[in-house]
Parts: sequence; structure tokens; C-alpha cells
Amino acid sequence: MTFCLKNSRNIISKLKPKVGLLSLMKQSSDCCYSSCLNHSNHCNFLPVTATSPFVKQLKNPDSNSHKKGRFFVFERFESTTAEKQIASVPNGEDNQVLNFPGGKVIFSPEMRFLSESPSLHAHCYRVLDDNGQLIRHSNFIQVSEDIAVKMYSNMVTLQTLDTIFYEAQRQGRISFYVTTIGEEAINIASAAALTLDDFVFPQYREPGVLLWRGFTLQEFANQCFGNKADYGKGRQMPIHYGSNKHKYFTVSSTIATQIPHAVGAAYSLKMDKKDACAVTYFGDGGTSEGDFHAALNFAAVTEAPVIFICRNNGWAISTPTSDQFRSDGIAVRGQAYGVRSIRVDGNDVLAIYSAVHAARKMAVNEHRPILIEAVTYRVGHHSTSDDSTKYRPADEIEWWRMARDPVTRFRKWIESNGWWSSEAESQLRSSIRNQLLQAIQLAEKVEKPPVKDLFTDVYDDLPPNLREQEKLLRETINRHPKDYPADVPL
Ligand SMILES: Cc1ncc(C[n+]2csc(CCOP(=O)(O)OP(=O)(O)O)c2C)c(N)n1
Ligand SMILES: [Mg+2]
Repeated sequence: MTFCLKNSRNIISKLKPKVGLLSLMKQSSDCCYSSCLNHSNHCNFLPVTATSPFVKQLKNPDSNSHKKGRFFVFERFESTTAEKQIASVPNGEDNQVLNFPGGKVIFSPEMRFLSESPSLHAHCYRVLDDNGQLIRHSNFIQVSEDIAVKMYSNMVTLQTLDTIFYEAQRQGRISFYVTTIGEEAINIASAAALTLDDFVFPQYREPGVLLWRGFTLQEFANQCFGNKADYGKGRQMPIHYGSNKHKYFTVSSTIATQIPHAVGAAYSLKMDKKDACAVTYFGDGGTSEGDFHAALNFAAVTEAPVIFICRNNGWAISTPTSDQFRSDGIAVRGQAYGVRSIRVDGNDVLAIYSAVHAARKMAVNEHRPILIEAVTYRVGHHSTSDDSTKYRPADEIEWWRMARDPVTRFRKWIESNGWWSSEAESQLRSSIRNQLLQAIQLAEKVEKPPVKDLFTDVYDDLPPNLREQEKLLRETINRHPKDYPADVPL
């Protein structure tokens, strides 16, 4: 994989002395943007704001505080895969530079506002075309047959899990469900590119990450049925999975709260000198929350090894992205906060795998946050409480389901390598289906957690208000026993 790696010293020495600021900016941006109409098959991360080691020490009163303010800059690890960074000014224009804490300010006699959006959109990196064939000259990390087949099998398992749990919800056997249809590649390929030492802070549409880490079908079923084997003791709605063993923080319904948590965890991993990073997943809707912005800024300043993976699937329930933000998607926002970022085709397993692999290397080796925007589409309804045909055209959904399905696309690639066959396909699908049906039947039979578990695990000694609530609840159940499930022990 090659990155757009250019040495800023070479670039600067080639510039003519009188090159103006705007042309400098143009050269810089030409490297990282091009028409959005084309996918890119080069894994280029958008650079963070440049910090040049070639700042001339000028005679302005701030120059000493400027040195102090830049202490951390000199402490940074050098990127081996970074974009070119232009920050210096041509010789002879020194009097136009103000040393300022945190970076220099370049003066200009021209009154020019920064444009609200770049004229050219951020590239979207991909490796496989829509037909599952390698795009010529693609940069990607090679995957072995074992890993490729495991990724494919996990995607099929995830699809089957969705189909069966969705049906179970429709039959009234579980109360709620959220499918991952259309986003299987982001789930599985990103998980495959991480190590099991990395900590995951999910939203709710990433059960595939947990699946990849070894959470069993029985464990999924126990959580959805809220039985006493559920690690959350039945206190949360279905799909709020969590696992200490798999370093997978419990899903929280409250959108975006996991993003700053991941930054805090990443900072602590860095302090403890661990060879690991934190990874957080969220949707486009999550980026409309203040927590996203605070987290990005916090991560940039603390140089925390965290990977932000945004699943930009076009919708936050019924709100389209056009009603959520006016930026060129999500990746460019990383740049605004000083976080290196990339936009990736979220339906391309090899592109996601390669980008996350590279991002992890940068995060852990260089101690820096990385933002990945995975462009995809939510093919299913938002949840079982939603009917998405009320706010988006059925043929749009159908097009993504059929023409852009990440699972079929990857299957074509492994088949063309001779690693998969129709026989293997039907064997896998029927085996997963049988295992899941068994897991569901068992989960349904397991007793529910007792009523007292509703009040434990927060306080050592139950405070008076909770004691009163427990008493009231028990009295109400005794008065109306038929209105309460018989399988919840009192
Ligand atoms: C703080 C907060 N506000 C609103 C909600 C209601 N809500 C649940 S999911 C959701 C949309 C999230 O969209 P997105 O982040 O794009 O994720 P997606 O469902 O597309 O995967 C909203 C608004 C919530 N759970 N938490
Ligand atoms: Mg969304």
C-alpha cells in the first residue's frame, strides 16, 4: 500500500520564492482531494493541519511562548505514511509570519474567507469494484485464504443472525431488534484488522465485531432473550451486548456517549505504554452530537491512540444526512480538529480491512487518533420500531440491497480465487441456521433474572428510595400477578 508520502522539505525547496499563500494551499489540497464522482483505489489519509519544523524565529513578542506552546509538537512521532504537509513560507516573506502559541499565523493583504466546502470532494478509497473484482493498481493489504474465508463466513453468520432474530421479534418472542444488513463489511472487516488487545466502544449496529472476537451464538441469544445468563442481567433491551472477556464495552442507547469514553480509554492505554488502541463505532447521526466534536478535539490534543469509525449510512432514523450537516461527509471534519482521516467504501471488505489495518498501525505506533468514514447504506429499517419505506423510496433500498451488497461482492472475490464454492455456501448457511435455532430454543427456556437484580450492582447498600421502589413493585406484582411474566422469579 502506498500513501501520498511527500517530504515537506523537498516540496518547499522546489517552490519559487514568490509563491503566494493561496497557491501553496492549492498545491496542498490538490494532493488530497479530487472529484467525488470517482472512487479512489489509493488509501490516502487526509493530512492534519501542517506543523513545520522550518519556522524561522522571528522578532515578535510571542516567539518564546510559541516555543513553549509547541513542546508537544516536537514530541510527536514522525508519520511514516502521512500526506505531504506544507507549512512553511517562502524565503523573503518572513515579516508576514506571526509566531503564535500552537502554530504560526501567515498574514495576507487579501481579505479572503475560507470556503464553506472544498470545490472537490474527498476521495472514497476502494479496492473491489461492484462486481467483486480487484481494481487495477489498488493498494491494499493482502489477506490469506484463512482470513478471507473467516471474514466471509462471519458475514454470512451475521446475516443469518439478523434474519432469525428479526423473525423472532416479529413473532413476539423478543421485544426489539436492530439489523446490520448492508453494513456487514464494516463490522467484520474492521474487526479482522484489529487485535484482540484493542478495546471496542460500539454504537449498536456493530454486533459483527463481537462475533469476530468469539462471542457465541448462545451468548447473543441469551442477551436478546434477557435470561439469567445475559451479562447485563436482563436490564437492557435486546442488542445491548457487552463482554469484558472480548474487551467490548456494553452498548448504550444514548447516541455518541461511547465516543469520548473511547478517547479516555485510549489515553490511558498510551499512559500505560500498551501496544493497543481504542476503537469506537458510531453512525452519521452520532456526529451530530456534541460528544463527537468534544471527543475528536480531546483525542487530537492528547494524541490518543484511538480509531473513530463512522458508519455514514445516509440516515439517522428518518433524518437524511442533508438535514444533519453540510460538510463534505465526515472525513473532512477530522482535518478541522487535527485528526488524520480517510473516506472508504464501506461495502468493500478489502478496502475497510486495509484502511483499518493502516489506521491501527498509525494510531499505535505514532500515538495519534485516526478518523475513518465508511460510506454505506442502512438497508434494513432503523429498528423493529421503524418503517423506513415511509421516508425513503423502496427502489433506493432495493438498489443498495441488490447492486451494492457487500457480502455478495466479497463472495465473488473469494470465488474467483478458488477459495469458495456453492457447496460450501449451502453447507455454511444451513449449519449456522441450525445452530442459531438451537441457541434460541435454549435461551428461551432459561429462567429470567430475579426481580431483585433490578436493584443491585449500583450501590453496596440500597438507598431508601430504591428500597421503597422495590417494595412498591413487589406489592403491585402481588396485586396484578397476571400482568407480569410468570417466568421472572420474585
Ligand atoms: C442522545 C440521543 N438522542 C436521540 C436518540 C434517539 N435515536 C436513536 S438512534 C438515532 C439515530 C442514530 O443514527 P446514526 O448515528 O446515523 O446510526 P444508524 O442508526 O444509522 O446506524 C436516534 C436519533 C438517542 N438514542 N440518543
Ligand atoms: Mg446513520
